[in-house]
Amino acid sequence: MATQKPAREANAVLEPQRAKVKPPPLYQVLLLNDDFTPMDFVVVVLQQFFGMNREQATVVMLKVHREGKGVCGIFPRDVAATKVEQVGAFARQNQHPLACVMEET
Ligand code: TYC
Repeated sequence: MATQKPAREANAVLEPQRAKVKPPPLYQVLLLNDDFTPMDFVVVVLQQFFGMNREQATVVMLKVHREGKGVCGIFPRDVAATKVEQVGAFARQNQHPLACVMEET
């Protein structure tokens, strides 16, 4: 025979349930500097994959060039992983060693 839950007491006061869900972690997508990838190519990557205009893309590219790395955007895990894949594939298609990585924030 199926077991039954006890019925809730009539007029019972129900405490609000504590939210058990944490917001999903976010990831920074970063470009790393190298000595070979042309600056113009990095600017195109930032425009094409990260929705930047030419001026924003140039600022980020120069930061990476001078400081070694720079943030392109912050995304949920799947979106960040897709950006890393797409940028890597595009760089390789064009024979550039450009590295794109993700880091939990
Ligand atoms: N350092 C490269 C050069 O002088 C430019 C560059 C910038 C490369 C950013 C990669 O993520 C990068 N041509």
